[in-house]
Amino acid sequence: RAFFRPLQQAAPPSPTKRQTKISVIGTGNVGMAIAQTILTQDLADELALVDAKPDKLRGEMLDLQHAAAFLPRTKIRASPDYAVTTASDLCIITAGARQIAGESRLDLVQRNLALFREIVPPLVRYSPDALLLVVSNPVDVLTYIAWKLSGFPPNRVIGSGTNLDSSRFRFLLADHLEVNAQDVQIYHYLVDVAYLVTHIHCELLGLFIIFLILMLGCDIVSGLCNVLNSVALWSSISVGGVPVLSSLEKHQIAYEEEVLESIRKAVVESAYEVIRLKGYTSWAIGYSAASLARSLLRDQHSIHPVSLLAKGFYGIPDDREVFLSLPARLGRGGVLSVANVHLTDEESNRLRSSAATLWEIQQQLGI
Ligand code: 6V0
Repeated sequence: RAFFRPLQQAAPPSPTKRQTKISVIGTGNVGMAIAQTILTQDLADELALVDAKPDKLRGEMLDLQHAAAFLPRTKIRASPDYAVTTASDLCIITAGARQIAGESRLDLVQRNLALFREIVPPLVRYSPDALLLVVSNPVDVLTYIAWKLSGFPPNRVIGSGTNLDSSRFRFLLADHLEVNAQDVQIYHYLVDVAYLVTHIHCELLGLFIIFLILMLGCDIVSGLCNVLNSVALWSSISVGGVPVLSSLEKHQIAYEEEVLESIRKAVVESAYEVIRLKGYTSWAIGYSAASLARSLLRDQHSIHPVSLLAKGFYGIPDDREVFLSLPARLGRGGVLSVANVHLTDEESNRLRSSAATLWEIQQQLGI
């Protein structure tokens, strides 16, 4: 510091803008992809990393710090001690147990509950005003657990939900239509715990077209998702602000059922495929979580399908405290509001049945 000499008669520094701090808990494949996306997108002034493995944690911290010359200035710190997360604006939880051979799904959730009991209380203690973003799977149940353990108001506890799956869908449809994925909009409003198929019948150019679009809403690291799948259904898609079906009608283009079905299948299978090929998913969830961090911390008021406390919405009874993916307006206060999308009776019933199933699972957790 002696290298620099202050100007003579310089005024004292003016109060600086409040610094933004993000903590990432779990520095595995997903946590590190999120961390590096946060750095490259300049989303935080300070990034704190926490993991149970001190050597790996320090190695990851040094590796990121060594890129300082190529990145916006961000202070990077890491420690297994949660004190390092003090005064975070956003805590992103990616730590999670993987299913072991012969383990029941409920046992896996119980192990993750035990893990969250170690993680959430110290986060709350050191950052009582933070937003919590849960990425670990099964994301809906773990977001509920994080909410219960934190004692935070529900708007401040969010699960990454189907935000990534919507990106997968947008990519595949955009690729097919040869447009930019950012121009593809989808309303996400249904989450279910079983594999669902919904037919939306449309009369188009005299043809009876069955338009099927749905997708699975969680990455499968374990076989858990057979029970805890979140399935998001899109019955409304627009490209460049134009509803797809009416656009097709206008341009007299018949959409083949097989094409739509292949996109649907590709979305459903995309996470499995990545895991089969490289062992895990990381980059896309990194960008997905960073997009949520940006909307939250920069108060963007953008709409994302995220896991939120769904009781009271779409006829879910007030005593069903479950977290499901619904389209939410996100800002500095967390979930600012939930988009009110029209659901058919069948869709509402399905949503309520999902809520009931999740609620039953949660009842067995003893939390
Ligand atoms: P990973 O590579 O096994 O990393 C998990 C990390 O957590 C490891 O570094 C562990 O050391 C650490 N950890 C374990 N216990 C603790 C603890 N008590 N305190 C601190 N750290 C701990 O897993 P990966 O990074 O691939 O996945 C992490 C989680 O993200 C999993 O639950 C995935 O299922 C989930 N994903 C969620 C997605 C989504 O869309 N929501 C997408 C992809 C993965």
